[in-house]
Amino acid sequence: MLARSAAAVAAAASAATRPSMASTLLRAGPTAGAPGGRSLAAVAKKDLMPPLTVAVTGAAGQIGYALLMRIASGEMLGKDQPVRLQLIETKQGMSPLKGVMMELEDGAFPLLESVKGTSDLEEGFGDANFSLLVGAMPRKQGMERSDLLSANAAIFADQGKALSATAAPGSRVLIVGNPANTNALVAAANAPDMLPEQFMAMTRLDQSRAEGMIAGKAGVDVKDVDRVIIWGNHSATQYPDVSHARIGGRWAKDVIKDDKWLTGDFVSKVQKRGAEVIAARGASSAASAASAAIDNIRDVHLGSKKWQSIGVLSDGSYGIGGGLWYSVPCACPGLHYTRVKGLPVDEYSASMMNATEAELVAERDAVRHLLPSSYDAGVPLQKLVALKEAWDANDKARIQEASKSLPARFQAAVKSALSS
Ligand code: NAX
Repeated sequence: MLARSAAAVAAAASAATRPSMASTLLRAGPTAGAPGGRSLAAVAKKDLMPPLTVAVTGAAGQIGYALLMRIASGEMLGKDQPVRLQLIETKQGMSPLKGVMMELEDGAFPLLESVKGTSDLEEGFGDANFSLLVGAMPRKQGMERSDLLSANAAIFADQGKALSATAAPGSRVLIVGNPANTNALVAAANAPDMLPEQFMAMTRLDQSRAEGMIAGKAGVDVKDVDRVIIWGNHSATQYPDVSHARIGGRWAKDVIKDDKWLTGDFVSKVQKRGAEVIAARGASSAASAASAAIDNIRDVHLGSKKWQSIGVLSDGSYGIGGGLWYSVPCACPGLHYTRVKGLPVDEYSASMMNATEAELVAERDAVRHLLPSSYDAGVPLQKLVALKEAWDANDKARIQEASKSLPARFQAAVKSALSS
């Protein structure tokens, strides 16, 4: 733990005495109480709010660097909300983390009660109300995508277990580290004492990118654009959908009137925006990613009138099942989110949504070995249809192939049926 010197001790002492001081003041009336005869009105709201604990992994990385100062200044949880930061890094990351912690101290943020740095997951996630899982293994030379998936999934499996054991009840977890959706699935599947709803995969950056492009095309402020949806994976298969989007309250399609662009260049530009930033900057998106993480948590916690796309457990709505963390539009009334269901889906959208679903299914299947045997992700209908067709054709090789990526209970049943 980084000692925040005298400031930390003073903050801890004030946190310990705060409730009793507040209640004394409230009981005694507006003119009594604080030293020097301060009135109740002089007690800031922040002094009455219990602190919330935020854990951040990969805290010394470039997103972490852009994220932490903004959390400390109250942009994520509110300008009256004291926070405690618990920063998690690899052992090698501890030295740069120390520097970041010094900068946090030097920022003298009034809302920041304490800062702790650790590479121990249980210590880092202990009592966390919000956990932002940013740290992940970057793709190394010669690494196949499946190797990257497995390496990262192993990290998120351990983090899921530690969160389950130590985080505060009802905590929220936002997965930023890539492949974010599948990492969220793995973390949630390894967190037996938490609900899947507590885990969100971040697609808010894609949404913000899409809103920016729509605003640019329509020549309006980005604040006038809403209901742009990101469906599916945070990857190049994602589907940025403007079928339900509005610009200043009017249908975006009636304002832009360029369907060719909306289903062509716009979609591929959003899908490839991350790569475009890397090509220009020589490094991947960091400040915008941090901003999106702040926006995501803030809107869920404090509420927002706008929809927000979040990678959440697919619950069968829009025909998407299979235990995937698939991005869908969500309403954020405050303190939680609810999926926006029942939107009409046209043929083009359905094909785009299916393509990104297929990629998530393949990612899930590549990390199935890291899901506990009790985890039943459900089975996509097309896989069962393939199995049935192979069965009807009495084709053993196809039956075996079709059953390969199904949960163990199916494989056992197929094996015993074939041998009987
Ligand atoms: P950096 O490489 O700058 O930082 C990553 C940090 O994570 C490093 O300090 C590293 O030491 C640490 N780390 C690695 N493994 C860890 C572990 N097991 N526990 C704790 N810390 C660990 O990457 P950065 O640019 O910050 O990006 C972080 C992740 O965000 C990457 O996976 C990246 O692909 C992903 N992104 C996700 C986005 C999204 O919209 N979901 C957009 C931006 C970004 O590409």
